[in-house]
Amino acid sequence: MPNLILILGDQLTTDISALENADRKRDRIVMAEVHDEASYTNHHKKKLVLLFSAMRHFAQRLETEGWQVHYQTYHPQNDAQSLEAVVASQLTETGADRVITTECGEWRLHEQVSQWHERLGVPVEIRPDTRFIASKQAFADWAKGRKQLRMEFFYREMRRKTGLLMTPDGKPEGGQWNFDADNRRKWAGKPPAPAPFRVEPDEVTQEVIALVEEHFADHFGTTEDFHFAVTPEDAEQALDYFIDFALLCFGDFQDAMSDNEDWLFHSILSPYINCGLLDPLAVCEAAARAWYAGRAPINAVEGFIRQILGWREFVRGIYWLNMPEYARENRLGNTRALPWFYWTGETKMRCMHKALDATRRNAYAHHIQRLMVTGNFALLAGVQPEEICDWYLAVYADAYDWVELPNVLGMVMHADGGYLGSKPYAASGKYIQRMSDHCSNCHYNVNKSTEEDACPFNALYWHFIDRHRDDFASNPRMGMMYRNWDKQKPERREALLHRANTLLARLEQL
Ligand code: FAD
Ligand code: DLZ
Repeated sequence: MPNLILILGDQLTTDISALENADRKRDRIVMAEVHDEASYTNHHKKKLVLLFSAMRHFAQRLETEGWQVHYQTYHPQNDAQSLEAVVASQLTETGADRVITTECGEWRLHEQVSQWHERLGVPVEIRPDTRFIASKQAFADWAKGRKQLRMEFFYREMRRKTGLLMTPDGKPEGGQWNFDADNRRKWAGKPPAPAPFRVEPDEVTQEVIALVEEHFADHFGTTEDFHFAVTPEDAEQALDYFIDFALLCFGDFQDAMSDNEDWLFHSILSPYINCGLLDPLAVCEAAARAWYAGRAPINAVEGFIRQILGWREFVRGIYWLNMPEYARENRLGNTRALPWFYWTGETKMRCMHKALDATRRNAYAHHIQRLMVTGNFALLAGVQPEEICDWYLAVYADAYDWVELPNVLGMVMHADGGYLGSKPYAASGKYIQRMSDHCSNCHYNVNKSTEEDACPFNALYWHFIDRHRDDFASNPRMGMMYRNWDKQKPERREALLHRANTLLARLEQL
């Protein structure tokens, strides 16, 4: 009897555990573009193009390599609109008596697949996803007994385990674990940032673009200027391009933002790593090789590796350790609706407009835009975690619940009470001014706080500090903020709170 092997849209590698010991002649691989996965959130059009095209290319490769593949292309009138329905119909068609798959990345789908053996009446073998560098169990073992989970300590453990950037006698290369302090330069146009790596859409991708335009016209974003890689070979080239042209400056300008550059020196590899086109450990190893070869400085290479070996693995561990309760956390008690300009980009705040507009065009914004601009604003304005999480899940090509949720709910919104991060990343307009040139082109004045044309981030920041005194005053990392706030004259504090309340009452007009 054949096995049915289900491969999901973010599992696009022949190293996927579901394929281990499979028999090309006997077994059937199932892949399907389905309404339920394409519509559980308002996925950016470019994310849909990326995944459908990468899935089609992957299925073609499997067939060329002699596998039997059932591939369902998307059509709104397909009989099977869910993965379960596709698998059910394939079980009937093939007479297979077993389903094999690799555990999926999102709790939502994981819950469904876990019930399939009952619903479909056949054994469903769910294998671990070995593409992560730390298994779920290894993370749980590390976390056990710790009151607080801090990425930095997990990361050091991961460096030791993998030997990445470690000397033969077990010390961190460069004499330090972390070079973050060197990675905060503002970028003033020099050195020029490389253009993003481009792959021109082939026939398959063009077909998918037409499909997305026809059937997903109401989804967020645009398909225009689609240039993502959709095969492992092209994704590998994107990695080489990053190492050749951007890694050198990645560290220095990691936190910089620019009015004129969408991508700066970032790698733009997350969409590929997350859907299986690139292996995270291999990406880290490639960066480490660049350092040993003297092609990039330690602050860049360590900073880059920390994002993948540290943050990426850490947030995935947190997600699986705490779901599904984690998604319901709202420890700051936020109730405000997400302002509509998150979807339109129409706001006079220049930094917000730039981040939102890049998001709409590219299905991409870099980390500091996500954290310190759109995230920071949602935190200061007290947006409901669920609403802002839904937004982040929809708008980026790399967005999946397992990585988006801890970043948004934990890192940005501090809705988990400090479980993921020791302090909220709340900041006034001064931070944005220090790290970017947005403020010089803004309708608002970053040097003002209470006037009609004052930068909204300024008063909202102090409102946040004031309204969350009970949550943060005893946090040693926040003490200075409270001392600064308390030092201000009462009439100044009153004017700031008044201005913030006025802003909160007309958020949509900002
Ligand atoms: P680079 O800056 O070049 O970094 C290299 C790699 O490190 C990335 O490709 C990514 O794989 C990894 N990485 C960096 N930071 C993180 C992080 N905090 N968590 C996990 N991986 C990280 N990343 C996603 O992959 N999907 C998301 O849905 C997502 N949502 C986010 C939401 C918010 C509010 C924030 C603050 C961050 C989010 N991130 C998410 C993390 C990070 O912003 C993106 O991974 C990064 O911007 C992707 O661009 P890049 O590949 O150019 O990254
Ligand atoms: C994200 C996504 C989309 C948009 N479409 C599909 C699809 O049609 N078929 C599929 O197998 N997978 C898709 N995916 C990825 C799944 O939603 C993904 O496997 C889960 O989000 C778990 O990470």
